[in-house]
Amino acid sequence: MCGIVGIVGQTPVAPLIVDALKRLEYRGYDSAGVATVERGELSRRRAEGKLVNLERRLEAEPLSGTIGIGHTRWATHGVPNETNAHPHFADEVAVVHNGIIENFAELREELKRDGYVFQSQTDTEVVAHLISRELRGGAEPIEAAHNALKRLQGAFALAIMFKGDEDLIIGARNGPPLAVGHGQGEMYLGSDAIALAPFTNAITYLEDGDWAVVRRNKVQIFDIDGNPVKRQRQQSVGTSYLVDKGNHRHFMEKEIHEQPEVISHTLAHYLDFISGKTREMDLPFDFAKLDRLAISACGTAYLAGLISKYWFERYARLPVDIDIASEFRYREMPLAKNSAALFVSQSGETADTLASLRYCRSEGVPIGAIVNVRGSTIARESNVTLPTLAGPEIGVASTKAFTCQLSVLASLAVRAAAERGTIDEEEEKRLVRQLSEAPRFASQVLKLDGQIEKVARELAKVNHVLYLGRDTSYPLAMEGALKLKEISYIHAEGYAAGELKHGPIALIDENMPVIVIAPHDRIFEKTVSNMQEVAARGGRIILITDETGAKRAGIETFETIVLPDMPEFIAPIVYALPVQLLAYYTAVQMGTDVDQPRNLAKSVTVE
Ligand code: HGA
Repeated sequence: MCGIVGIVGQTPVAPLIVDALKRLEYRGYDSAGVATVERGELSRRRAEGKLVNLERRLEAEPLSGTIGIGHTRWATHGVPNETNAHPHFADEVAVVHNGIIENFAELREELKRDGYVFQSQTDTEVVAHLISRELRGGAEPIEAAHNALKRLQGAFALAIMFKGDEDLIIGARNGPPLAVGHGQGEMYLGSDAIALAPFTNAITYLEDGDWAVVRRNKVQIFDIDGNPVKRQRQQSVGTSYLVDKGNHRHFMEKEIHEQPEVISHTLAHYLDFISGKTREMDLPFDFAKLDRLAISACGTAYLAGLISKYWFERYARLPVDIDIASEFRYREMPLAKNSAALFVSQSGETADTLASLRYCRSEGVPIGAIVNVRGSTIARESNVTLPTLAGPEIGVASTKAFTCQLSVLASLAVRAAAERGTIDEEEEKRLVRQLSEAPRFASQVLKLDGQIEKVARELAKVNHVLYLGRDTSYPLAMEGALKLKEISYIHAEGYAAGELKHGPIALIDENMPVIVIAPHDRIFEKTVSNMQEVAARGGRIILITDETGAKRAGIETFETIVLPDMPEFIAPIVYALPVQLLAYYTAVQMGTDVDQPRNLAKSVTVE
């Protein structure tokens, strides 16, 4: 979260920084700010809220400096107001920061004792004062920054600029990502390569512990002890265009509708539809020799992993340990000798997922990363990257990345089953053919939008919603609840339908909508029994099922959304769409900020 940018340029840099920040706004939008050095002096403009507010400020009061740093914030320390917006200043220093300085309280006390006065509530401001104290003690800017960095604990990416020096930005990375962009007589720093794509595609990613001295014509990178280090320069694959909404009202709507196409791109990357086999994946492990598979992720990606547990165990007879990454990272789980680990993250920068990955790596477990951003840290630190081909996902609530994650995981499950001999060639062909049908079913389901919008108008009137499902529809029920919470702010819970009687049934009355996700699968009848329990207590059932399920349910529902009959293997991929549409239309009805819901950010680079 939080996006940072730095430019040592030739022309006024503020508009360029704002352009780069637009590409980083997915990382946070609590506030934004830019600082430049003009005639030796530090100047800044900051604004609470989205970037557009900063743009307005800059129109009214432009900045003319040719060197600058910028920030878009997702607040961790201090409320999201202008005072807490970055860049933070000490007399001679300006700082932007992504991450958390864990020892900030102790440093703050120490600096206060030395007479430093703090303007903000942020952890970041201690960095500016620490450097300032070094400068006052006689250190040169580079030495001052290096000395200050040595005092910091926690996770940070920083860009630091100095009064009186129009050819120096210092970048530092310890955790969240930071890339150096190489231009012609201009240099750049950015949280990711996409931010820098309009300026350059020659990129050097800093590694943890690195800090860089960035000048117009030269970049030097050092480790924390001050030794020069060499880091490879790469051609980034970041797209230089700013993705637009096309004819859609929101990015989320556009991304939901892109799913038939991106699911098919993703599946085609892993499956050969002609031979009916999975493609070679260069995996760093042999599925046939694995005793267990560990999967770890956060949020929606975690729920994709949870669905895949059913697939790996059912088709490949491979036991899966699936964990929320923020729990896994501290759990010190003993990993089986013949195990492998998969990490799932749209951005490839999720801090908890990355920490879990590093734990597994330190235990010598081979690692695969399922990510949407190929050059991301999680991708780079894995033995193999298994990309989702979803394209840039801008809406903060994940939609197409989720179904593409499912597509990769389903392909892997088929691969695992084939390698472990738990399915024969015919069965492999059958499963691959079933997957190849998912995009077609997804297109058909999108045509149900009118009916789903009508249901959403009812949901928008309530305060609580319960989602139920069994088997792979259980994680999907949780995903439905998560999506609804995220963008409509309506409280929702996703439960395994069989758990209903162990607690949540107490919530059911005539005001409680219960969304039941129930394709006609192996346990459909069991889910019907749970629906009967809801109906008997007056609950309003919204049933998402297929043609056969609709005929056999034999129960009066408030509304039944009928999907085509389809193989149960692919149902979670296709059923994700009505679940997403329901949340989307409810949020539109509520008038919330669908693409940038409050308090959230797209790429979660803090714990
Ligand atoms: N701690 C800083 C930066 C927050 C951040 O990186 N969020 O992802 C602040 O609260 O401003």
